[in-house]
Amino acid sequence: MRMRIGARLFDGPGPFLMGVVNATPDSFSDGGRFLDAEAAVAHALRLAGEGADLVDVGGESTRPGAAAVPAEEEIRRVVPVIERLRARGLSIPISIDTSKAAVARAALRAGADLVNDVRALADPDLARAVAEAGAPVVLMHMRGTPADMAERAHYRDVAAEVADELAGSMERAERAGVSRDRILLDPGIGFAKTAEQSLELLARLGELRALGRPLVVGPSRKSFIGKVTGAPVEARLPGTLAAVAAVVLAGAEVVRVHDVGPARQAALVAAAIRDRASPPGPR
Ligand code: PMM
Repeated sequence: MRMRIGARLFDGPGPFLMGVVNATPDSFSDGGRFLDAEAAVAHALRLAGEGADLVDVGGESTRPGAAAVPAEEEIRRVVPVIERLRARGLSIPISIDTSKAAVARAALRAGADLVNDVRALADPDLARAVAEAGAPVVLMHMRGTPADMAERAHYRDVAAEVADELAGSMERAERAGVSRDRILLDPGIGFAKTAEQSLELLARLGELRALGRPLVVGPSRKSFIGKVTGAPVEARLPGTLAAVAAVVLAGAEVVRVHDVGPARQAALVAAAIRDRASPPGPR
């Protein structure tokens, strides 16, 4: 890939590590909001120290069945985190994980560099906001919303249909004025997909390279790992690392993970093997 994101030029096959920063509340005590923002900032700085190439700040859970958060509340969660990261001199790009135009606008104003939309700019106003800002954008595949996506996990051929639907999202984004060279694509592991379908999509990830855009993949701690191993969500790091290696070998440029340090080591080793895979030339 070759794409400018914020102050950084992402040049080459990667792998680039996107660290997950949740700006969702843990604390319900007085002053909780300040403490929550500080915890998210500290976490983002820790991930940068572990070698993250960018951090992805999100203020709304997209877990299956999760309730929607109003835009004003999402802004109150993410903007202070982005502002403080910029004020403290975080040098890597910041991504905003949102499907709402008002949140994306506020986050970009506060210093975010990239919009990561799990709904692939289904909201025309968000498409306009991204186009106006000239911001790079991750278009992720899913069907419906996190509240109803589980019912929509029906495919004849999951890899072919995800590729077709991502191509459609890319056309829609371009019609809204987003330039193709600012688009990254993500198959949306676990979004409107059963564990079985997520595994098949990971196995056939290479087919999505025909879309001609850099691939972002987020396998971290997801339920397909639980399905294969029986491990609960807090014990899925080894399975996550196996998936990170697999997607890097299959050609993913950006990997979205919670555990940046371990994932970076897995990704670098997989990439070193990938880069030696071409057969030697004529002797
Ligand atoms: N997964 C989650 C949230 N945002 N964004 C992209 N681009 N790709 C993903 O796979 C993705 C995402 C859900 O995971 P989390 O709740 O564990 O962060």
